[in-house]
Amino acid sequence: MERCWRWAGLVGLALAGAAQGAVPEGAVVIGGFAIDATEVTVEAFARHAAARGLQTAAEREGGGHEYVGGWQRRPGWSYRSPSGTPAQPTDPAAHLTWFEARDYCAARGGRLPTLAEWREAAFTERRAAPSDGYERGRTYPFPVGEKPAGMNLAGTDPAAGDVWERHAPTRATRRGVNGLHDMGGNLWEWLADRRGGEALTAGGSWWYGPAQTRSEAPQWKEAGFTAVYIGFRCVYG
Ligand SMILES: [Ca+2]
Repeated sequence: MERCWRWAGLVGLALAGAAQGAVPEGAVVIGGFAIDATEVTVEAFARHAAARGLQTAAEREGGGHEYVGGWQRRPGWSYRSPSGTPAQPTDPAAHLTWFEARDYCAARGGRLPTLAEWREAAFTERRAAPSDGYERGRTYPFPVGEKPAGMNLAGTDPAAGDVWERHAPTRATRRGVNGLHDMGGNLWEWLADRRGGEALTAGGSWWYGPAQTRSEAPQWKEAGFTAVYIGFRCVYG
């Protein structure tokens, strides 16, 4: 028995050691890695950009894109002004390329999640003491559980809290599996996975419905593309 406890203690220390120092505030440890609890915010990206004198591709090229019967460039739209009006600090940062997202995460001591990490974090509860009724070890069909309620998805279920016309502030939607917000909906999020000039995005967005939040629904996009509904978050470890 004593050996058992000692062994458990050593494992615990090893895990804590792996996570220590590399996990910024607001990230959740899933197992061998930690992941941001929310999409990267406008405030955080603005701080990153200011420190480096960074002008994003959307800013340099005259605006990011919106899909209205085809992709259209919107003058002046950027992470600072995602739909043509100034963003709030806690809004999620959109209109950033995969490269800009990758570089942001690297500057934070992290990286973009792989698809495997995304699926693990979004659908399988891994915390020792889960919140909100989630059960440790259980894999759910949606990032918020058994039903797609409470995500920001094209106003599909206002009674369940889907009340936003476009993006929602980070942490405004229902807290999901592993205590993460918006792993489904709000903004699509860049993943590390690449295929030629393309990169994967996962989770769907405020423009889509529940089907795009599922595990099998990630979509390829040009890595240099900027869109009103694509953002990202980082993993560490
Ligand atoms: Ca999202």
